[in-house]
Amino acid sequence: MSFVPPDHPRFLSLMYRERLVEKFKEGVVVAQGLIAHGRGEAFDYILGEQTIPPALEAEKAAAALLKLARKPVISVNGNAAALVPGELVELSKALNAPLEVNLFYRSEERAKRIAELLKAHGAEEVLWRPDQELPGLSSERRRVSSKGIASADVVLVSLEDGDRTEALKRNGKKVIAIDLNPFSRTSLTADITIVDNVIRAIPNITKFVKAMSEREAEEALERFDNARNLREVVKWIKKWLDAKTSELL
Ligand code: PTJ
Repeated sequence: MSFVPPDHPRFLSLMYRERLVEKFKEGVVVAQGLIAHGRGEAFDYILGEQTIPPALEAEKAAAALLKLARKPVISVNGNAAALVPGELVELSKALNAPLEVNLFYRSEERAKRIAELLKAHGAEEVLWRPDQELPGLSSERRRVSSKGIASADVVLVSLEDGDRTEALKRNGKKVIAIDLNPFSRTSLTADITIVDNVIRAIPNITKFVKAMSEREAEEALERFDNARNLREVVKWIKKWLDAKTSELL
């Protein structure tokens, strides 16, 4: 790992880069995942690298939907496993929901490696050997487990592609997406879109899951409107851009 000075103003961001590079070398993250992270960083920058209020509201609604679900499943790809392995395990335990490895650039070896990483962080069971296919999807992400995504009613995804989100929806699943890009097809298709960094979003959802009663969960879901929430996100981005623009003048 390269030396990152702890007093550097971008210390955390640089450390997460280091972690991704390390996990890339270990075969957990693909090279394309490093590029995807860079795009995420750019969006995170214009959110002020913080959980903005509409994102927190979406995280609360996500916790509510996961809590009230018959069979929730947490889908894990290479980047998410590298960035928040322990946090994913904690959420899975709080919900009593399985973690399922689902990859765009799938190889048996990498799926196994990701499952091992999650197990090293305390996961008891990780689904990583798919035995079914999601109808209407041609990418490797079509490969799902009958014990997980195939029979789930609610699926939590992060750093996702629009194709699978649409396929999950067509197959009757509710989708919660964590995506820093509010304009992506995934963001526009999901039932609940969390425009936040997966690093902040997963612990926030876990906190809500642990603190929320069923009644509170029902109320949070009733109040939530995804299209309205996305509009609020864009308003925040505009406000941030306006503030930065006035610094230039
Ligand atoms: O591990 P695999 O094989 O499943 O591959 C994973 C990647 C990420 C390579 C694959 O899913 C991919 O190419 O993703 P996309 O289509 O680039 O989409 C990634 C989306 O996630 C983009 O909209 C990014 O802005 C967003 N994103 C990137 N980093 C983060 C993020 N969202 C939340 N938190 C992040 N840290």
